[in-house]
Amino acid sequence: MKKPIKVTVTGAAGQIAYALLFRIASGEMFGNDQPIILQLLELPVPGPDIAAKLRPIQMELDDCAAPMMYELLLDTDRERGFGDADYIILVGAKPRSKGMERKDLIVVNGESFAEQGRAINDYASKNVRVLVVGNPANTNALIASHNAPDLAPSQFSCLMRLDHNRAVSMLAEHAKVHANDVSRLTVWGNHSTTQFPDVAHTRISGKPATDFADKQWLDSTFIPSVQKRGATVIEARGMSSAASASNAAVGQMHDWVGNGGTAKDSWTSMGIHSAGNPYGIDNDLFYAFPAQCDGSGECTIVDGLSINDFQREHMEATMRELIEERDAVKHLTK
Ligand code: NAX
Repeated sequence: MKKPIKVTVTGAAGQIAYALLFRIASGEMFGNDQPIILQLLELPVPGPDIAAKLRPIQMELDDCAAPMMYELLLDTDRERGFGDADYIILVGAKPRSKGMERKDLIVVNGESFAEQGRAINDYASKNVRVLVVGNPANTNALIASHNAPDLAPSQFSCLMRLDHNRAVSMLAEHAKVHANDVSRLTVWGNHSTTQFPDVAHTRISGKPATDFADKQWLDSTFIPSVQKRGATVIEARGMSSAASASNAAVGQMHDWVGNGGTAKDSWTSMGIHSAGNPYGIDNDLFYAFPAQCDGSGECTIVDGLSINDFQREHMEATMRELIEERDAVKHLTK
């Protein structure tokens, strides 16, 4: 039997976690021969049982007799919850409350991600890989990474895979092909409405995507629909995406660290630290790039893609938004 790995998930009583934890426990994320010690972290609640929020999920996980879950720990303490973690998925974040501006949310969550970054630095495995899901995911990843000075920024990533999957699916539907036939699509930038879904290098069954979709549809329907898909789901469901977000986290971690890897002739969109990127993006952001992963924790930005003025304009607009977010929390990234 392989040595068990420790996997920590924050926000473990929330709705994304409800769609995520069972897939981790079943072996979908790290492989069905990889035993897991699952460490669930939540905010404490008043009363004698401060981890009470986690009891129902504990019962249901127990009731799965899940093949890859060897131990289940519930905690509200970061030292124990992140202790020796090999992989961490930071899902927990505060939602925007009534009257709160996006800017205020960035600061409120930023403080928590600075504390989490420090705790990860001090208590997790020095080889840890961290996926940030909680919003604003890109800037939270930047803050957490800045507050973990003993870890490399490349050990952090933020979830852009949901945006990538949404774009692949919409393009496939328009082209009347299966999503599996779409490759080399990129969503650049921020997990927000400024993100840039880009099909300039995309292939559909080996042919240019532009053979299947004209510029008018791409510019006026595809790009805004992908950008606003999160809001469209909220409107229809009354809540934000949970199953598709969880599915994206499973896919991203599987490719990055779960022996999955990216197909050699394609790539995924991944929010990674921008230092040294070949596309002229500011060097200290978590920005989504076309990336290839080897399945064992390494990933590289796909180099050499030609960028025209239209692409450049969109890539810079989403970069500017990330710079503004970074400016709003500069006290947390020193
Ligand atoms: P929920 O409100 O259902 O659950 C969040 C849970 O996190 C709560 O139980 C809360 O007590 C807990 N929590 C908050 N701060 C915490 C902390 N510092 N440590 C531990 N636990 C903490 O939200 P859910 O729908 O699960 O969404 C979670 C986050 O994912 C939100 O910030 C949401 O905006 C974000 N999303 C990110 C996506 C992405 O693609 N990057 C897509 C889906 C989603 O919108």
